[in-house]
Amino acid sequence: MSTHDTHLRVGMVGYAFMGAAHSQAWRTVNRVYDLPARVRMALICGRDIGKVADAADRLGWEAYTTDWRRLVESDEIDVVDICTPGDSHAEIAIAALAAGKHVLCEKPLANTVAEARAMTAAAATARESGVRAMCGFTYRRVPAVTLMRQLVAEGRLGTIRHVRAAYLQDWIVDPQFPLVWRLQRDKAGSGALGDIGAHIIDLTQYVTGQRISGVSAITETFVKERPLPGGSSGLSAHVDGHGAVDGHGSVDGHGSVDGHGSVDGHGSVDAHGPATGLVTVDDAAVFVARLDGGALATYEATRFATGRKNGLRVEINGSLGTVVFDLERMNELEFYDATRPAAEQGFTRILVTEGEHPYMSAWWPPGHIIGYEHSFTHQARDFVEAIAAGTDPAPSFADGLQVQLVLDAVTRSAEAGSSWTDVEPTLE
Ligand code: SOE
Repeated sequence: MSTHDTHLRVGMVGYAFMGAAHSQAWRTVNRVYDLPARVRMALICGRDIGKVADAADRLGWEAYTTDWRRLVESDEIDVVDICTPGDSHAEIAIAALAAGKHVLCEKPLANTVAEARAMTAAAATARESGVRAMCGFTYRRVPAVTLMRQLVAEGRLGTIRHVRAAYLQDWIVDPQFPLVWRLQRDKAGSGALGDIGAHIIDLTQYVTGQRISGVSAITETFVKERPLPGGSSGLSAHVDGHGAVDGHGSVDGHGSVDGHGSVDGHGSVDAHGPATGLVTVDDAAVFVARLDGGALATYEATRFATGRKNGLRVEINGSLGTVVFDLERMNELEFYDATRPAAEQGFTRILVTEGEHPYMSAWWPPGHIIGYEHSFTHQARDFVEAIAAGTDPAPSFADGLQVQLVLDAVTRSAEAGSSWTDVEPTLE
């Protein structure tokens, strides 16, 4: 494929937070990189015709539809980008792969291991025809994270002994925050665990080159019932006081107030306030793990870390050194090199903005920092390059399945209460 005389026509399903982030990447990638194929933002799809028309205009898409099957089956689409809640990933991805479309699917890959296995099998079949599939764990493409992996791979940390990972948010600490789709198991698969825990599982496996082989976990749902949403059903949703989202008494178009004073039989309609529904996912997950290379690991994913807005931090301790990545300082990497003379040892702060650093040469002169959205452009670049080169993009659907297997193990461990030993009460 020579540059610009070949196009990749993208069709994207979804237009909320991830749809906006992916749209920015598709808009930007042609301008920042000299790609083997020019990206065209051909078609965007969403359930609500008014909202998707607005999204097409606002985000820069040539056309819009409310029928994802039309998008997937169109001869004028080459790539399907899935930015929907997890309950639709498998159906859309499998249909797109069968139609010969390259697929980029947001994380986590699916809501269940069975779905993830089916998607991975479909990707393997499609690959025989040159079709490529990728799972959207974008934090791998933060330059400091890629540098972290390079340092580990070069042996600069020696033998990895500990992995310490936390992803902390606080957007649902208020019990009045409504019951959005991310808080409903049938739509999201799990709560903090699958949404943000998936990121630190993938990131630490990517950086260390080791896989999680076993876990012991606890999870908690602190607020078990919430008001039904009104208006936006995303992270900034609100309650309209009447328990209706679309003005027709139904919630997100999936549920309904059943007329007998309950919401789908799982909640209640309070005569003095908005209807409520039960939270069916974890608010927080904490687990210890062994990695197959021998490291011991601790993981924490929570939406109740008051004050932490999007705090992802990973520390890796090895026999020869330590690296620390903090998303709140995403252009930096802390590195402790234990091979330095004792008098010179200490945590150094690497500013990851040099041309030699991963991805950075495409942007600005040294010292000019980048942001959260740039990793999505890096992702788009790598996907287009892989499609053009006929190589397998990473993370693959098989990598996404591996994360799904860890999520499943954490859930099974927490539900089984396995290996949990109560501390004996002090003698009163
Ligand atoms: C919400 O927790 C969220 O939008 C995640 O779904 C994204 O994957 C993460 O990048 C930011 O926070």
